[in-house]
Amino acid sequence: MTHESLPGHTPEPRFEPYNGPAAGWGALKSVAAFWLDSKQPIKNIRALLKTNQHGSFDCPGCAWGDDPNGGRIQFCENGAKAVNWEATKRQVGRDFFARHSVSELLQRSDHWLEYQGRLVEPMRYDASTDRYQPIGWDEAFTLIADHLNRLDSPDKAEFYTSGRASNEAAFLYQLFVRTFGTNNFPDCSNMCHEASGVGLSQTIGTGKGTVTFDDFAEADAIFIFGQNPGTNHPRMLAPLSEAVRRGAQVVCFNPLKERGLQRFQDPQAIHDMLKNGSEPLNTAYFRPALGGDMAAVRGMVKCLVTWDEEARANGQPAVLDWDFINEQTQGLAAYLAVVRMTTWAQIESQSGLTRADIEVAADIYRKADNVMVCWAMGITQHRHSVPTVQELVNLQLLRGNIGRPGAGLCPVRGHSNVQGDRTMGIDEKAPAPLLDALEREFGIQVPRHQGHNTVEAIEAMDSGEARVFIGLGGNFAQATPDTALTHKALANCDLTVQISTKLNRSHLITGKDALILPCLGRTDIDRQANGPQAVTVEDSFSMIHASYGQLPPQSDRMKSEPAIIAGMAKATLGNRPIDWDAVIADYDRIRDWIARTIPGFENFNERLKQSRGFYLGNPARERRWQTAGGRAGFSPNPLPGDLLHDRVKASGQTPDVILQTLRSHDQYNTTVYGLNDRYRGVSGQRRVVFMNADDIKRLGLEDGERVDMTSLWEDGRQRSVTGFKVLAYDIPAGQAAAYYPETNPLVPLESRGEGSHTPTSKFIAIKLTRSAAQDDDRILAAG
Ligand SMILES: Nc1nc2c(c(=O)[nH]1)N[C@H]1C(S)=C(S)[C@@H](COP(=O)(O)OP(=O)(O)OC[C@H]3O[C@@H](n4cnc5c(=O)[nH]c(N)nc54)[C@H](O)[C@@H]3O)O[C@H]1N2
Ligand SMILES: Nc1nc2c(c(=O)[nH]1)N[C@H]1C(S)=C(S)[C@@H](COP(=O)(O)OP(=O)(O)OC[C@H]3O[C@@H](n4cnc5c(=O)[nH]c(N)nc54)[C@H](O)[C@@H]3O)O[C@H]1N2
Ligand SMILES: [Mo]
Repeated sequence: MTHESLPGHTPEPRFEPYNGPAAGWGALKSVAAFWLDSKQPIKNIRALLKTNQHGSFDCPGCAWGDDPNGGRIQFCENGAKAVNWEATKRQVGRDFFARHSVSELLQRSDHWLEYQGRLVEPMRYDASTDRYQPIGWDEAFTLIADHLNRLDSPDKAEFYTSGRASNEAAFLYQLFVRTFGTNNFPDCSNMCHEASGVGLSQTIGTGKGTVTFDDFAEADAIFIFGQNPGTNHPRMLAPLSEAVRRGAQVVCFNPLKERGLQRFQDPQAIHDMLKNGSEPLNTAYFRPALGGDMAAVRGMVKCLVTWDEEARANGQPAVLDWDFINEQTQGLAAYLAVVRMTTWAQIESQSGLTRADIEVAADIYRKADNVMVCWAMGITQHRHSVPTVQELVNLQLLRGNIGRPGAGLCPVRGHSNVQGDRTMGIDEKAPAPLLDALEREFGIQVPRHQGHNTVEAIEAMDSGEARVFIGLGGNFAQATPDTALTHKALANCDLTVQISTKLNRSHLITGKDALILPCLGRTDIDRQANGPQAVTVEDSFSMIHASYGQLPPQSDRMKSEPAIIAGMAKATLGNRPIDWDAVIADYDRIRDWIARTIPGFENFNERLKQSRGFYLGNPARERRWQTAGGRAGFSPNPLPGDLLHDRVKASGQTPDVILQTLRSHDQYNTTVYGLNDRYRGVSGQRRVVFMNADDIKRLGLEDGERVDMTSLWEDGRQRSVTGFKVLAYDIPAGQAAAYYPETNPLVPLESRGEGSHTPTSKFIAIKLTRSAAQDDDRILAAG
């Protein structure tokens, strides 16, 4: 292994198309580099083998579920990176902060910051020296309580959550915050699958996916929209390739030819690798325009409806499932009226696909008895994401593809417990039954008015309405849109508190007062008064299971997330509404409350002892529709008139291209593990923009030269990023792609999903100009 492939070192910037399969030897090599670099490779190998095993920890990576019949190895390349990244021996404590001022740290890259190691003791920012200084835990909690209790309204504080927080931490957090008196729960979900929750609740009466792991083995066709599982959910490749092997169809909609969706090699099956086998993964691949999926699916629906009419007129079996439609659904007539009004010309121009392409997709759909539809950020980060999710539901309802084996809806979640956090009440608009249950159980009155989501929290901090920001995990400063504005908003606060495992930019964008509170991660042993504690998580398939850390913590000055929350709560509220110390002694007590207040968790502690956890259930899966009419609803949404926002048009300029922001293979959201993106052929650099060769020519640019990008939005602000290297890439004309979070300065705060408020990170109208900054990659990338 070369020195260059080690994380923390900057390899030569290179770009050459990658022709190997996904996973395979490349994955093993990359994992090995991260093992060695953790500085405790043997410990971590032992830990890794326990990932997602009964009695061990849940992988801190993505929310993909475990194979119920899985063997001894239940992790993937990127899970291994996540584990080694968390379980490093490097430490960031008082010595580190004595050496580096905050202004100096601000010059470093995101990669460098997190690479420095685990945060090991609580620190407070001292503006006079521009340095973080050690602070005691009790002092830190008192400082937080003083700030919170000084506010003239609880609504002047924002309580962010990132999706790694366990169910136990999330439950305590929302209890603390609601007792304090606000529903201000901005969370990462607001930037992620919010549109899925909204779109599904309105139509099938529940905001979660209806499938479980076993459905993959029974599907005849699996449609995957706007998702890159080879990088972001690698364990999904195994059931997909099994599906292909047994003759099922895997149909992809993605403007990029993502390697993991094309060919796959199982790194855990040594014979696969020796024969250098490359399992073809997809059976059809469609490359829509950005934001074109709703139109594409509408086209498929148009085909199905027409074919159904023809078949029935000719006395042949119907194409649509009329029994299902008549017994289980409502609103078909209004929907069909909208479908009829949608012209093929509209569909073709908006989807970027031809009618012939769409007919092929519809034909595969029709011929499959059981169809699963999966999707991720390519669907949810658009202005019309809610109607697009609802169009996927419309499609599935027409052939009864919900609530039977091998069929259903599968929003593939991001963070490992993002779904569980919502279930626990991390929700700025929590359902009334949950609030009622909290009031009953704890004898408190909770606020009923809606709180702030992520973009509203930024607005409130920017205007000075919100004064305190507390982040339970995540990297708010970098994950959110409109970076300059968001940084200004955070800096405007009286107090910012970050509860974190690793150093990131959010620690450097300080309020007048600022705290770093170091917490245990998923891999760490969490020992409390009654012994080592388990926490629980909920995966994408609504399976609940326990997670036990396996490695001794790096320092005794770190606390668990539940302990930090209890500490803040006790200092702020006293022993109201519970004895906060007692609850931390044994997390079974938290679970007893969850069992009494959250539906589906009855006998939580007992059921947890079952080997692979338990299924939370999903009414829509049983065809119980918790909607107003008691049936599953068709949604009669017209296609958007124009994908370009009026505020873009009001800028008076025409965009050169539409930019989507996405993840490289070596990152976990804002955590940049390394500078390579193996499947896209990029190494040693991240400030790149993938473009179509014809567009490069049309714009008078050259492959390999550096450009500045400016987004178009009429509000008097300038939003630019500089020095991105143009890479000629196989991408549809008119589109560009570049990595997040480097491109977040381009996303206007007000460019959001209708009904979801999700920043439109996959659709940014931009102009490109030749850059004056012909900087060296190494400086730009590695800091
Ligand atoms: N290793 C790793 N794993 C992760 C993460 C990570 O950063 N690293 N992040 C986690 C999180 S929080 C999440 S939410 C998920 C994210 O998982 P993904 O949603 O797979 O993540 P993205 O990289 O944003 O990829 C979006 C994909 O959608 C495509 N796309 C973009 N716009 C469109 C469009 O308009 N239509 C269609 N059809 N496709 C489009 C892009 O080409 C890309 O392939 O992964 C989770 N897992
Ligand atoms: N432009 C653009 N913006 C996006 C997206 C996009 O595709 N494009 N994707 C959006 C999506 S889908 C998401 S989910 C958000 C992600 O937003 P966040 O969840 O806020 O961001 P992360 O990068 O996942 O957070 C990383 C930090 O979490 C901390 N951390 C890690 N593990 C733990 C833990 O166990 N406990 C605690 N307390 N802290 C921990 C570490 O300090 C690390 O630095 O970003 C969104 N932003
Ligand atoms: Mo996400």
